[in-house]
Amino acid sequence: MSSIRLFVVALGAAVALVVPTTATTASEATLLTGTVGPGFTITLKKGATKVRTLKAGRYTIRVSDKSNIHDFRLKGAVTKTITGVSFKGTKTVTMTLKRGTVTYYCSPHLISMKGTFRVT
Ligand SMILES: [Cu+2]
Repeated sequence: MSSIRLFVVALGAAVALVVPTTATTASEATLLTGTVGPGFTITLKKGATKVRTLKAGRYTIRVSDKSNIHDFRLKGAVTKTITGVSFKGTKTVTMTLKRGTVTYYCSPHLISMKGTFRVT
């Protein structure tokens, strides 16, 4: 009887060890790619498709900033500066996107260089 009880306790401990590993896999981030410049354009895509709606969760956003006159920022449900104006190159951030509306934009050219998506 006591050996069966010990087995059950050991099994419980094994399950407890497995659960956090599973949780990590489930929260794996989805890749989005942002591009700003070299002209007066800004985009955010998932694969080849422009982002319009996303499910709330973890995302890795890789931004190619191809100009030193533009930046790449997020505002709305999340506020974040991913690349600065003088920066030229690639930066990658991983973040949690919560429900709401997010605008990605270039701050010196906010009127023309922006896009919006919804997180549901
Ligand atoms: Cu700009």
